[in-house]
Amino acid sequence: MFRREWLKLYFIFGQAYQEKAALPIIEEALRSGITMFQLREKGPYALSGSKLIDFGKKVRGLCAAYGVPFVVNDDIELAIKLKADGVHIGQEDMHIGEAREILPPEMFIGVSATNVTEANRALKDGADYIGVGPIFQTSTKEDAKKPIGFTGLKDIKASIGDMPVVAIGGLAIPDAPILKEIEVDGVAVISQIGYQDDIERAVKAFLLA
Ligand code: 3NM
Repeated sequence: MFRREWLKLYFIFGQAYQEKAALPIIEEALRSGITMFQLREKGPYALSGSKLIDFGKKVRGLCAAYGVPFVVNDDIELAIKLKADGVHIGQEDMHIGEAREILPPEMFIGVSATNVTEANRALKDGADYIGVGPIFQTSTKEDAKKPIGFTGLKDIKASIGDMPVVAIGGLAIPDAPILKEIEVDGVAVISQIGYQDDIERAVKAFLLA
């Protein structure tokens, strides 16, 4: 069963983003206290085929060892193969209804939304949480949409009642107090954890902000 507390500090990463080995970065983030992890293998160094499966198994194992829920981005088959706790699907990916038919009942589903219409559709279709963004400009997602700012986030929050929400896109530690005020459940980041020299410090700062 999905728990909204898992959204508090949602780290998204993969080997795709950089040449340097990603596994030690992911382990350090897990050790430091991230509350959920998403494997998103999209970027210049993206793995595929058996290399992706091997890497995914290692990440899955690490998440299990640290007791942190493990989510796979987009790839339903990979999510099933890796016995993920959940999947995250974008607006351009598979429809929630189709995903539900294929996925084991215990696997939760998160959906991206960038406006009120998409957010309400996700709510109606039975998503367990929505990832709302991009809040600000991000250089980590190539096809990111136009930033919606805190105003866009507030509008979406106001239209979806108590649905669990995580904010994403260009977010950093100083944004945390405002996000709390808007009453989102958490923040999802790539660069502000994955690209930091001191990962433990970044994770702890987010958790305490
Ligand atoms: N999804 P960073 S923005 C993976 O708007 C992702 O749905 C987004 O990376 C969305 O924290 C984004 O480095 C990239 O900005 C987040």
